[in-house]
Amino acid sequence: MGELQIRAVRALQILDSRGFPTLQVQLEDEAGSVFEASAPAGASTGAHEAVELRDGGAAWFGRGAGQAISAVKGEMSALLLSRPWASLAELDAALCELDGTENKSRLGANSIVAVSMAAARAFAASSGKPLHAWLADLAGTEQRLPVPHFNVLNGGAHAANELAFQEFMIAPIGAGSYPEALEWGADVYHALAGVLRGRGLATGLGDEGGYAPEISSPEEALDLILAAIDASGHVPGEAGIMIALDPAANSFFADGAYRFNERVLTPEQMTTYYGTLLDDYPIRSLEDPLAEDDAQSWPGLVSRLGGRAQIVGDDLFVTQAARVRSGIADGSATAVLIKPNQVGTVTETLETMAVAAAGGFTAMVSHRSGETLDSFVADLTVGSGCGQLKAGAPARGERLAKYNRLLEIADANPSLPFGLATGAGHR
Ligand code: 2PG
Ligand code: MG
Repeated sequence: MGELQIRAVRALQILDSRGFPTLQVQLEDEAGSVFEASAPAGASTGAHEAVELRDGGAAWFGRGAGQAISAVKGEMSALLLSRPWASLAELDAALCELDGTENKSRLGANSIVAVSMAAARAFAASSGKPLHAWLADLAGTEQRLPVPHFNVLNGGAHAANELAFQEFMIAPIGAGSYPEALEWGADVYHALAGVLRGRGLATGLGDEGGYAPEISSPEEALDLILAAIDASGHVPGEAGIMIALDPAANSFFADGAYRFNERVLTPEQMTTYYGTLLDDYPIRSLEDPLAEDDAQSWPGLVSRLGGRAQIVGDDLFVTQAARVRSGIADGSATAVLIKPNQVGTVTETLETMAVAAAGGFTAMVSHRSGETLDSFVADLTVGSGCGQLKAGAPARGERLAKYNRLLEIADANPSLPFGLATGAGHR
């Protein structure tokens, strides 16, 4: 594989899907080819995530990307142009060293992740392979098209309604191919609009393109989704469509208790409550069912429910290998959510996925609620072979950028397997 000699580095402030600034980076190689990447941004962030550099002050609600752009154009550019790069790992390590902090707070995880993703694209191009195949070679993984997890109903920090749980996703695990899974997801999404209208509920959207009706209880949301699956002509369950939840429990945990819909539940009671949801609905995955500050309660939840659903740590692990390693040791979860900007570089992201796989954890790759048209996570999902991607509803350009990229990959690679990673022991 050839060395990468970068001859120009550009950075531009663009707006993300929520109308807030983020940055787009371009790296130009010696042959004049340009490789671009844009940083996404979260709303419900974990306390231990790598830190974004934001300008503060009055402009852009304090969220300007000017300092991040200066970091790319200044120090990072000087480093990137200074020598040829033998590998992405070498380049990413040099970026981390230049930043010099534990959490990327000096140069910013937003600047670093955009540079790292653009560099990955440059290395892939020089190998002559598409990004997903190059990532698979790098990681030593078997490529696989994922089961898409469509967030069709939004609450929590992503919507203005009273619904405490953040994400209600549908996973067409019974579909025979990725294109069929996308079609089933779109069928249910459109059917859900009809169900909502039929009940006099609003069909306005939340941040991830799912509907955000003025309901407040998880059961109401789940019943609406079951009605939509039925109206779409598909079936709930393993032969058809399963449900996945991201309650993002940090947002309704205070003073040792989970507080939503007049309920005030201890961690044990919250776990029992999830058990009743698993009894009553075809739920295959629970992400951040408990709060990151309630880490000691996770192993108990896993021992009670881990055999019935995938238990995913997002805010708990923030894509960081050391945190996943202790989660494996403690039995805190059975899966990890993977967001490159939570850790900062592509190399570290792949390390975290390798640690997860070695410890028997499954992994789900994820977008952020604030997105761009960058489809890097689609290639990462296929290349890592993890079999699961969540990228919002099957609607809105920034969400479709990922799902449509998977269509391209599926079309160009008809022999790629589709579905959940085998041998993981989860539905
Ligand atoms: C999550 C994400 C993505 P955010 O909690 O899983 O859906 O939300 O990007 O706001 O952290
Ligand atoms: Mg989450």
